[in-house]
Amino acid sequence: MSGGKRVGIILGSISDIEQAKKAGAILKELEIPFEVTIASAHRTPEDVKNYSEKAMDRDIGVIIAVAGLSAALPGVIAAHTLLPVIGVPVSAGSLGGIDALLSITQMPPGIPVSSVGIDNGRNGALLAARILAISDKTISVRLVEYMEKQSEKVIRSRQEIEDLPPAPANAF
Ligand code: RP5
Repeated sequence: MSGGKRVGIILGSISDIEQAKKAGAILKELEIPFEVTIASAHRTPEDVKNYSEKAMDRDIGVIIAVAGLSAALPGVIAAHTLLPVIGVPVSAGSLGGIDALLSITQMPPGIPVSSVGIDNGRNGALLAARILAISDKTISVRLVEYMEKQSEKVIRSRQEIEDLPPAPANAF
């Protein structure tokens, strides 16, 4: 396990649940403990503040904040904790997630949050895993295995190229 550290996933709304499922699947595969809650920067600001302030003492090691539209959630969390915060912008609303992406990445200087791509809960989890892996060798080992599996998948997929001239094996 991750030196006792968990990943905390906060959704701005139940409508963001798909990203938590994607992140959760990765964290389960990597055997990293995590918890999921819903707290809105706009609708339940006190809950966001309290969760963020208590998180470090509750052995949360990194927070994934999933939000759409103006997506203030990751920045507000980061204002209340020193834990690293990973934003996952959600493609909610008429702008397809660009609004959330910009809200998360354009934080004013002083309160940093990171961001993965729009609707990319998987990368949110993988980035969280890399952060925990800094101080947990077992997670590093699992991440290396995960990356090796991805490489093998790409290499196997070369056999599926049909009717097009393949690059020779000695090209790599
Ligand atoms: C944000 O507004 C949430 O993160 C969600 O992505 C978006 C829409 O929320 P709902 O109106 O579906 O609750 O706060």
